[in-house]
Amino acid sequence: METERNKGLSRRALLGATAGGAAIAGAVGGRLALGPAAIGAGAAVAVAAGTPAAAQATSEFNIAPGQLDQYYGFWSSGQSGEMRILGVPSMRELMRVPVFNRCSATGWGQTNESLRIHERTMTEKTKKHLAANGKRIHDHGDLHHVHMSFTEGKYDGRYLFMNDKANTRVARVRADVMKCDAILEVPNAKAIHGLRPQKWPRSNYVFCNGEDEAPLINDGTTMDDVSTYVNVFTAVNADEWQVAWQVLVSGNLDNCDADYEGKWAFSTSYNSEMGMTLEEMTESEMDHVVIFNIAEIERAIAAGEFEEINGAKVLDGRKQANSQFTRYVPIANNPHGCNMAPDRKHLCIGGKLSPTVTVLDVTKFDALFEKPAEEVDLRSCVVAEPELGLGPLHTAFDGRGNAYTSLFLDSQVVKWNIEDAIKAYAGEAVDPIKDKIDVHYQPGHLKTVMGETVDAQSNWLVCLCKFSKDRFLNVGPLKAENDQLIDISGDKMVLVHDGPTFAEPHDAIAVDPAILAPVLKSVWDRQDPMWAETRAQAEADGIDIDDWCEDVIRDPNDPTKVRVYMTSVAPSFSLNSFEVNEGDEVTVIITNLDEIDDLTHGFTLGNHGVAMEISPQATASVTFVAANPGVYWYYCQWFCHALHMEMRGRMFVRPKAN
Ligand code: RUQ
Ligand code: CUA
Ligand code: CA
Repeated sequence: METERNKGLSRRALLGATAGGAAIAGAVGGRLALGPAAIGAGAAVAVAAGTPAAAQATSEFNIAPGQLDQYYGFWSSGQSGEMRILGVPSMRELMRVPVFNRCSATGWGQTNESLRIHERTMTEKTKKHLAANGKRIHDHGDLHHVHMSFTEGKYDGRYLFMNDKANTRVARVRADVMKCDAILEVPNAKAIHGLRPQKWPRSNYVFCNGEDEAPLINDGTTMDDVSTYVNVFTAVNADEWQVAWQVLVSGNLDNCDADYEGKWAFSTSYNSEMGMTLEEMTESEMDHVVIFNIAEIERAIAAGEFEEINGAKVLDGRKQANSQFTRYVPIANNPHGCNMAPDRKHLCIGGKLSPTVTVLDVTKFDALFEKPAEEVDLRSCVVAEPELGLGPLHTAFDGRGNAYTSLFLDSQVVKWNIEDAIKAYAGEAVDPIKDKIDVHYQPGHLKTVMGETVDAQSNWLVCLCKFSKDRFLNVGPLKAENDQLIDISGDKMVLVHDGPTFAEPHDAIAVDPAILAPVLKSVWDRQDPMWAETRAQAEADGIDIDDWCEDVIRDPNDPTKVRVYMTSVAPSFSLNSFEVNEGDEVTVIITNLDEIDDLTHGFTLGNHGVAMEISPQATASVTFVAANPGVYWYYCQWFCHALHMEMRGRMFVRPKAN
């Protein structure tokens, strides 16, 4: 696929490569003078600087105005709490999809439709906390990882799944409309960090790592008795979006992945020590990777061998339980990344504090469960452990058997060959390292196109860097982050693009548009479940929201509640004005009757902090209390027509008669 794509583009590819190459040569030169000395990247800089970059770049990256990108990139945004869609390779930002954050433009976190999604699975504790703080929802999150749903090892264009480390939540975005349709607050666990969908046979589960340890019954009985602390691995039912089961583990959990047979999930742990301080967390020489035995867990759940805790079915997979649910493979201290290769066989664990990546052969995992844990050689599944450089975090893969590992401390990406690493581990005199390239400082995640599926491509690598100092114009003490695009189509990696981004380009995937084309909508379906409750309310009020409406309904059971139904057709709302009473709880429900592609309207109510998006054929609603008598204008905040400014109307709030 990749070669076919590139074939027809040779002239532009060549032009692009030449221009890009020249720019790179300059940038690398500048960087040598400015950067590495401070950072300590040192020796390997010369390798990249000495590469005739212009001659190497073979993939097209310069997307002209009006030209479409080769791939969709789905980006997590870290502490911004949203998902972003970028074009790859242009790195143009196409869309922001609010998930855990409050969005000013779309009203996410304020519309009734989004609040229902937020509140559906909130725990009692969170409700209590929010109420005590005068809030309804957490309107921020720390979104680290975005992954698409799989069918038989390939992206299937159904959903995107993501985590919120800050508030222990996971969310699902529907790939047909690119809107979040489900959020789940995971009980028992703390700080969901690593998240991966099951790859085979399909994503029935989304695996979620709890990173922070806490007492299982966290009721304030103790802080000091660490023996009561646990950590929790959670499988979420991806279709029903509720917890399928949980497994208690020893140590904490960092990143995770799943195999291509549906047999295993695995997680790294940097705190096997169960330490509470930095010193304690780095005390041991070895930490571990936990292997979860899916069939054995499912058997025990079906047999009722679980304990139900806060509504979740919980099994004990801790070391002392000697169960068949887990095995703990020793790995050098404080590992981080956990990446399954598209060869369906090899799992790569980033050493972080160790300069190595440990390669496990997942076909050797069965043997680890044949006897009790203490009777097996738990490291017998290790088939390679190449020494790659300082601070190896995450590993990405191409379709040619190569791996690309980010080196946080060296500020480099190292390209190495998995089979060669295995040969070297077995004693053969081969060097698995094929190339190294300087990237902008402190790289974290890096991704190839569909490299976490069996469709791994060998053209682009995106490297997400944590620091961009001296790379862009200074914008004050808070600097841009940097997404770098690297051409991996040749023997040598070539840096072809810098893309500044706002906090934080944490992780990303790239997906072939052919996977999304059959499902992606341009206009909403009127029967969409997103506003099913709103529709039910309208039906109860005797209103047909699929048709022109201009109705103000006072709730027969609660006369302080008013529902205002209107429609929008460019450039007007069906209601020029409506009236309510001081103190009324007002719900404005709007259906956008326009059917034209890209004709989104909005509703903003002046001085009320109210705004929402209504895309073609959508219904959206928002509720507020009209506290102050007077005249208030509402207007459409989405530019929709030559008379967009005139798309406005008035709310009149009558003073209380007393
Ligand atoms: S983890 S930089 Cu939150 Cu994705 Cu490795
Ligand atoms: Cu409708 Cu602007
Ligand atoms: Ca440790």
